[in-house]
Amino acid sequence: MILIGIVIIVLIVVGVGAFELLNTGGGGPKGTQITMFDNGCSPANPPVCGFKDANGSNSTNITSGNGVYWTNNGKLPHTATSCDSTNAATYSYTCPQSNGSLQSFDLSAPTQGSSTNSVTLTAKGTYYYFCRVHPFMHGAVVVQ
Ligand SMILES: [Cu+2]
Repeated sequence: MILIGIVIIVLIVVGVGAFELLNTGGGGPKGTQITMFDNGCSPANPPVCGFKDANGSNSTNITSGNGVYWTNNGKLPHTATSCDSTNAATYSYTCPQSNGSLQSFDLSAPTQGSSTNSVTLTAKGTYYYFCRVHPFMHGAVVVQ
């Protein structure tokens, strides 16, 4: 019985080791997912496109040090572009205010079903963002 127990333990250890070796990460972007949606998209009718998280909100709370990424569920190309001096100069009217010195990002999901890379946000604050293709699409990530 002891021998069988030892063999089982060895098999478990080898199995876990092999899993760890083969599991090299991957699996796409990490963190909280936000959806980009559209059913067509025009400035005259902003509700037909935008950003929403799992709660249906365009303002998403995350904890400092975690990641966030966007998945395009619409038909059109979209970006998630932070409202700051780097990105918002051309489209400042879309941003309620500048993010100041908070981290800048400019991520794109060009096709239906594609996802952006994830961005890890550490500094606490409200990160307003918009879509460069449709500047009237806007949302916020609140890092707490
Ligand atoms: Cu867009």
